[in-house]
Amino acid sequence: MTATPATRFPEWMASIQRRTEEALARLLPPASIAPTRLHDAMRYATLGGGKRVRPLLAFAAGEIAGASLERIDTLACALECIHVYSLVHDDMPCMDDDVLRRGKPTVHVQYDDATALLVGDALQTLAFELVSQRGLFDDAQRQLRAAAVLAKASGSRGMAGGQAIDLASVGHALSREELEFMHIHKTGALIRAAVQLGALAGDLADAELERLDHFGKCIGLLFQVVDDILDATADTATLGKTAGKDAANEKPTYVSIIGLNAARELADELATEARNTLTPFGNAASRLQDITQYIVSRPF
Ligand code: GRG
Repeated sequence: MTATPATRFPEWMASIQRRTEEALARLLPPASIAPTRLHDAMRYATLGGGKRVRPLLAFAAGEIAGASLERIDTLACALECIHVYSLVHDDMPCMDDDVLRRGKPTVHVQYDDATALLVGDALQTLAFELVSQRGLFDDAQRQLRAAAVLAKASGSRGMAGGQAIDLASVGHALSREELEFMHIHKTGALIRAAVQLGALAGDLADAELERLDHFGKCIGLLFQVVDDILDATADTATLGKTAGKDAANEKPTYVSIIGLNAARELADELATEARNTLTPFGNAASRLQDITQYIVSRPF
């Protein structure tokens, strides 16, 4: 990596974001080869935006595990492909019907619905092509485990399942437990998988993998609680999306169910639990500590 361990977090984050952008630009099919419109749309959706939280987590967990940076490049791209696929589909008229994403027109607006559908499909399969790439891991069992982690986190027992629960919840009252179940799956599962993939890319014992997995579970939920707080408190211009939309759709959020103050307290509790989980790793976990702080105080 271009950054040394002494590099401050903002510079480290910028270096990982740049690195991920370059790896994605390299690993996505070029727009010059057929089918050009689909490849162009895949690159439009994926490149030039986003905070790259999942790649950041994979690199930071990989640092603890002593993983090769080139291996993490590929895993980070796979995670981002799944994430972007979910955003592209989530934005479609049959789901959230959003016109802006990452400050530019959503894929179905810029291209068309069918292309947006195919972009999501193709990004999802590209993710598994990347993870199953020959020679990516020295240990084939670990590589299979990483592929299984990503598959489970993305599918009906992970992100897609969480999205199904979310869609079914519109206009219905959810308990706090039901809301938590939804978010652990919809947003939390892929964030958790990002930590697991980074950790699996190195050489950690099972107990350490489990500890990092617990950390991933905490910050997966933390990410969503903070997102709900930001949605409830930021204005339209800051968010770059339609403020109050969730209220208009009667979508339950942490703020609507437990109130703003309790949501803030919950965020504090989750952040503390996440930080404490990292304590035994000492300085090796400083990037994950920094990312926890970044998630708590992120601007949007
Ligand atoms: C369509 C199968 C399928 C799933 C969609 C994650 C998801 C499930 C939808 C996203 C809806 C949404 C906006 C959720 C709020 C939290 C969230 C995941 C925000 C977007 O992630 P960021 O903030 O986005 O990491 P960037 O653009 O920075 O990558």
